[in-house]
Amino acid sequence: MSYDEQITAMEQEFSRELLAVAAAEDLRRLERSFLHVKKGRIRELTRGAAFAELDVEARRSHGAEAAQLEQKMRALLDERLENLTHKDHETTPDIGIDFSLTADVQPGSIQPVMIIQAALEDIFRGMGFRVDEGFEVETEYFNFDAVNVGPDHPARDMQDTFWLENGLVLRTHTSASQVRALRAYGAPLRIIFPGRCFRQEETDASHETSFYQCEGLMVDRGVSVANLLGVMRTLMSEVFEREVKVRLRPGYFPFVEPGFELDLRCLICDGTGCKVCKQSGWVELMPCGMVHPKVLEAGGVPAGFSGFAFGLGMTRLAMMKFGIPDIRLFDSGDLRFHSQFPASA
Ligand code: FA5
Repeated sequence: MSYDEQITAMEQEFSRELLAVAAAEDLRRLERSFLHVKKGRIRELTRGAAFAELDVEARRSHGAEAAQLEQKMRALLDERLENLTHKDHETTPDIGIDFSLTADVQPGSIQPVMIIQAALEDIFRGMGFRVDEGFEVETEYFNFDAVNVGPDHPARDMQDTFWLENGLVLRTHTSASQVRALRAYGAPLRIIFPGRCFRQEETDASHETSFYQCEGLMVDRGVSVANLLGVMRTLMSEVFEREVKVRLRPGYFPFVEPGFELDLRCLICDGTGCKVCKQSGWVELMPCGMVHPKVLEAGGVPAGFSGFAFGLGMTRLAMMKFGIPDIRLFDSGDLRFHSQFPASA
């Protein structure tokens, strides 16, 4: 079946099911079935091996057609909901409320990083991880010292920090929660903490002063780099639902040994070079490594345990997943940007 035929078939199927809708809850079911952010049938149009093999241009134009169909479906769902509401009104006894007054209310939409966060939480819960939040305002100790970033360590310069007047910091990375989690839950432990981080840095297409990371930590007996790679592979395939190219290279972080950088082949330019990947074709996405013994010690983990940790750049992951070419769009308040995302996940 050609792509156009696929689009037409999906539209016809949707129209058939819409005709059969008798109540608002049928509508909600129909919306979930076709438009669910992860499992909606419309997602079949932009995933799978055939789609992944298309060149960037074809993927873009197919993606745009699918987005247009999604918009059309949403408009039809809204229209049907309005009809149903009026029908309800006709049969509602007069209790002194005018149900016919319509409000011009836009349903809003989910912030795209939150869509990714919900997906990550699902994926990691499926692998037995618990989900926690950590604190956005942290002590200097947990943000730096506890994760082996000493007072004179050059890594403190790597992360320009917002210091509060009372000596606390806006956490520069979610790694700040590692030792708190180890102390609170002990080993063995599998945990992620997605959340906001803050750095005083110049903004560009891929850097913001406030962005989201998702920290992951697994500590148990016999955890090795092989476990880390297995989790990464699962993560990438479940998030992107298609083949993506990644590369692993050595990376230095004081809280892991050995440390790695996982880069993703840029999905904005398909690796040909753009402002998001700084013309390199690769986007730094997920530094990781084996938890440093000093961090385990600070967390009170007994001998015999080892672990891995990663700090996934969630905002960048959202950029790659949804093809967002500039990180500054997230906080721009531009409704043309936000209204492209669904109102429910
Ligand atoms: C860290 O923050 C480490 N804490 C990650 C880590 C955790 C390493 C556990 C090892 C073990 P880094 O500074 O590279 O590392 O940031 C991690 C990711 O956050 C980056 O790959 C990137 O995707 C994202 N990131 C960092 N700075 C910004 C920024 N200014 N704007 C948007 N995303 C950013």
